[in-house]
Amino acid sequence: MDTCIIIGAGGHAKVVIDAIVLQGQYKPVAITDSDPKRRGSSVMGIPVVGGDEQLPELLGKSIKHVAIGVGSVKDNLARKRLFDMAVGYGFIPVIVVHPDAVIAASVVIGRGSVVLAGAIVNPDARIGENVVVNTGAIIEHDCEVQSHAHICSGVRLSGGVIVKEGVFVGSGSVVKQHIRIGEWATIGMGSIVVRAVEPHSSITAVPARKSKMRTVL
Ligand code: JB2
Repeated sequence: MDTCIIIGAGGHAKVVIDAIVLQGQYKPVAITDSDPKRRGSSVMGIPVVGGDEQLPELLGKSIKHVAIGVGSVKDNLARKRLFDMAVGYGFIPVIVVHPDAVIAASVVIGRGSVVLAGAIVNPDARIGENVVVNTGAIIEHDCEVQSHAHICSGVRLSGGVIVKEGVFVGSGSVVKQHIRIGEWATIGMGSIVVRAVEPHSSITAVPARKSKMRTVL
C-alpha cells in the first residue's frame, strides 16, 4: 500500500485520516502541523513530525502522496495555499472517498478532493481539485463544484448549481437549482440561497419571507 502524509493535525485531519484508513488505498504515516506545540504528539496513532519545512525530507523518504487535513471556517485560502505548496514540492494529492459516500459512476473528481461519510454526489456532477464535500452533504445531478471549495456538512446543492473556485458553503445550507455562486464567496451556516451570489461576497442565512396571508381557523 502507498503511504501518504497529512497536512494539519486538528479536527478535520481526524475525519480525513479516518476516511483514508477505511478507503484502504493509502496508509497515513506522518502529519505536519504549523503549531510547534503539536510536534511529538499524534493523531489517531499517526505522529506529528513537525511543520511543513519537513515536507521535502518526507518526500525524500519516498512518501509521495499527500492529503490536506486542514479544514476551513469561512475561508479556503489556507487550504489552497497548502495544496499549491504540496504540489509545488512534487507530492501527489490523493482523492479520498469515504466508503459510505455514494458517488454516481459518471461523477468526475479532481485530485486532492475529499468526499466524506454519508455524502451523496449524483450523476454528471463535477468536483474540482482540493474540494471538501463534508459529512452528509448532497451534490445533486449536473452540479459543478470548482477547486478549493468547501461544501460543509449537511449542505444540499440542488441540480445544476455552479459553485466557483474557493467558495465556502456553511453547514446545513440549501442552494436552489441552477444558482451560480461566484468565486471565493462565503455562504453562512444554514442559509437558503435562491439567487446568484456575487464573487468574493459574504451572505448569511436568508430569513423566511411572508408569502401570503392565511387564516387559520
Ligand atoms: O500552514 C499550515 C497550517 N495552518 C494551520 N500548515 C500545517 N501543517 N498545519 C497548519 N495548521 C494547523 O491546522 C493548526 O496548527 C491546527 O493544528 C490545524 C487546524 O485544526 P483545527 O481543529 O483548529 O481546525 P480544522 O481545520 O482541523 O477543522 C475546522 O474545519 C473543519 C471542516 C473546524 O472548524 C472543524 O470543526 C470543521 N469540521
